Amino acid sequence: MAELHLYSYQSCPFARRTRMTLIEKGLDFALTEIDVRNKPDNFNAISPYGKVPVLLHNGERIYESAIINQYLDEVFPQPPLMPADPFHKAQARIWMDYCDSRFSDASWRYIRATGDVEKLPQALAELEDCFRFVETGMRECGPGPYWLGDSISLVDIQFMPFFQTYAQEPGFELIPDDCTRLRAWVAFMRDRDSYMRTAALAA
Ligand SMILES: N[C@@H](CCC(=O)N[C@@H](CS)C(=O)NCC(=O)O)C(=O)O
Repeated sequence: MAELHLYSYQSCPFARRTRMTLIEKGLDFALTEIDVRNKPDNFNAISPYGKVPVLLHNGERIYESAIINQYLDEVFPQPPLMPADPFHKAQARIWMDYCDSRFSDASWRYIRATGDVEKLPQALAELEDCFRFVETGMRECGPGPYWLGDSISLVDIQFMPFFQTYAQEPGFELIPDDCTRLRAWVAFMRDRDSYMRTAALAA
């Protein structure tokens, strides 16, 4: 059995995070592609929530992308993808939580509203509020070029797939011009090898 085995779906931004983390760590892994719209009968035996990603490490199961990625960072510490000191680590976790509790929802709502003239203005306004919140927070983190500073972290990996969800880019063109730190970050991260090698496919 391969030491690391990832159940993934090419278009899933959550699974993409884990593929990016594995690439950033230089780890070899076996990959099983799951079509989440047509899951194999036994998939719930592998994934308790019925979702990807799921990682098997020496046969032990870990699920939920943010938890998998922090696990990988602890078990394979080089290069580190979380700050070492507790306060900065807490800040990183707050951003990761913001991504999943607010930003990703606003991003999905925008994607679902495209083409719906009634829902689109509200969805766009919500997404813009998120961009502005992020811009303020990123500026407090410093000039970058990464989210937290001068090296990549799980915060970059947590957010970046939401700028190319289901092969759409519900982000970059919509980021207000004055959100300069966020715009520069997306432009910079788009060239990252782990991002380019995990490009989303149209669902
Ligand atoms: N909170 C989960 C979300 C994972 C998720 O929603 N994955 C989707 C694909 S993008 C999935 O597997 N959906 C299948 C389903 O809900 O039945 C994580 O971060 O890992």
